[in-house]
Amino acid sequence: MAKSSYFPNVPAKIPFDPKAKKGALAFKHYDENKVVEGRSMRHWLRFAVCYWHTFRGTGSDPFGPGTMLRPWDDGSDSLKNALSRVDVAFDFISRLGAPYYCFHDRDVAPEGANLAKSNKNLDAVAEKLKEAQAKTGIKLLWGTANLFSNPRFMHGAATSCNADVFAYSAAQVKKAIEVTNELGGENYVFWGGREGYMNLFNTDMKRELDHLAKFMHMAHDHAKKIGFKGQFLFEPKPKEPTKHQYDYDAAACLNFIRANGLEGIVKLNIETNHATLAGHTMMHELEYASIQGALGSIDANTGDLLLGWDTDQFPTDIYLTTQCMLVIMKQGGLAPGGVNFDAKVRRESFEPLDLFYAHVGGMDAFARGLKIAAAIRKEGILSDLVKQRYSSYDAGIGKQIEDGKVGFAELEKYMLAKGNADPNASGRQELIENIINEYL
Ligand code: XUL
Ligand code: CO
Repeated sequence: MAKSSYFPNVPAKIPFDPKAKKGALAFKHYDENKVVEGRSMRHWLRFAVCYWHTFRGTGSDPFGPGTMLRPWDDGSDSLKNALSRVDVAFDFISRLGAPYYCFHDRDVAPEGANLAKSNKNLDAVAEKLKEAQAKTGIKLLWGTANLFSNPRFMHGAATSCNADVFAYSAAQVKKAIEVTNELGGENYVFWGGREGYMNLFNTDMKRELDHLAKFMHMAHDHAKKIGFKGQFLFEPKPKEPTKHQYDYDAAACLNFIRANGLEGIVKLNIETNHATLAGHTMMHELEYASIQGALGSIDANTGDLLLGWDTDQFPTDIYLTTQCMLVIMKQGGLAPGGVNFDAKVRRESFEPLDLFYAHVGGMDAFARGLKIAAAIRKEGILSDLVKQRYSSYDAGIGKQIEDGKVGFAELEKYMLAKGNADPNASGRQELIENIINEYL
C-alpha cells in the first residue's frame, strides 16, 4: 500500500503556522514545543486520537447507514483489512502530530468465531501496532475492551445476570490488559458499555454492583501479576445505552470506588458529553474528580445541546477548553493521562480530509484554552477573588472551624456572645464572568 496516497493534499506534518491563511490546514495555536508554565504544550495536552471513531466510525445514525468515504477500507471485517488500516491510522496520526492513540480491542482487530480466534486476531494486529509505534514514535495512551457490541453483552458484561458472560468478559479484559501492557499503554480504561439496567423489576442491583467490583479487583490482580504499571481509569456516563448506567457521574463512580476498596487503584476518565448528559458541566466533573485526587484523564468532545444523544462532536468552544485547562493546570497536569479525542466527524463530513480539520480544530481549541488558562493563572485575579471570598476561614473562628478546634457548643457560645453573623459580601458573579471574557 502506498501510504501517502490516501491523504494527497495533507503535509507530512501539519505545521504550526499562525500566519497561514484562514482555514488552512495548519495549527494557529498548538505549537507543540512552546513552553507554558514550564512545560511544553505537547506535555500539557498529551493529545490522543481514538481509533474507534476516527478509523472505524461509519457515520451511521438511528435514521440511516454510514456515509464515510474511507478508500483504504474494503468494508469487510477481515484481518487483512484490519492490518492495512493500521498503516493508514499511523500515517494519519503522524501527519497530525498527536503523540498518542487509544483503542478498544474490537476496533483494531476483528472478533473471531470464538475467544481463542479473537485473541489470535488481536495478537496479529497488536504485533503490527507495535511495529507502527516503533517506526513513528506514536505511543498508546490507553487501551480498553469492547464489552458492549456483541449480542452476548445484551444484559451487560461484568454486571450481566449470566455468569458465563461475566467469565467471557473477564477473559476478554485479561487479554486487553495484556495487549495494552505489551504496547506500553500508560492507562487502561473501563467504560461500562452496558453496565446498568433497563428495568429495576428484573434487576438485582446489589448483586450486579458487587460483581462489577469483583471484576475490577480481578483486573487489578491480573495487572499486578503481569507487571502492568498503567493507571486504571473508570469513565462515568449516566445513560446510553442503558437507561441508568452504574457509572453515572464522577460522584457515583467515586462512591463505587470507595465502597469497594478501589481507591488508589482506579481514577477517572472524564468525558465532556457524558458530563452534559448527567446534567453537569465538564468543569464541575473535572473539579469534583480533581479535588479528590481522582482526575486521571479526559475524553475531549462535546455534545449538541439541541440533540438529546451522545453526539461526540469535536470540541471547538474556547470557553469550554479554558474551563478544562483551568482545572487540569490547577492539579499540575494529567499525566499519565491525556486529552483523548473521543469524538467523531458528523455524517455530512464524510471525506478523509474532514478528519484532519476536526482534529486540528480540537487541538487548537485546547491549545487556546491552555494559553488562556495560563494567562488567567498568571495574573491571579480569579484566584485572588476566590481566596478573598473564603478569607473568613483564614483567621479567628473560621480558622478554628477548619482546624477542628471547635464544636457545636463552642460555636453556639461564640454566636451567643456576638449576637449575629457578619454581613455577607457579594459573590461578584457577573464581574468574574466579565473578567474571564477579557482573557478570551
Ligand atoms: C462511550 C465512550 C467510550 C469510552 C471507551 O460513550 O465514551 O468510547 O470512552 O469505551
Ligand atoms: Co469516552
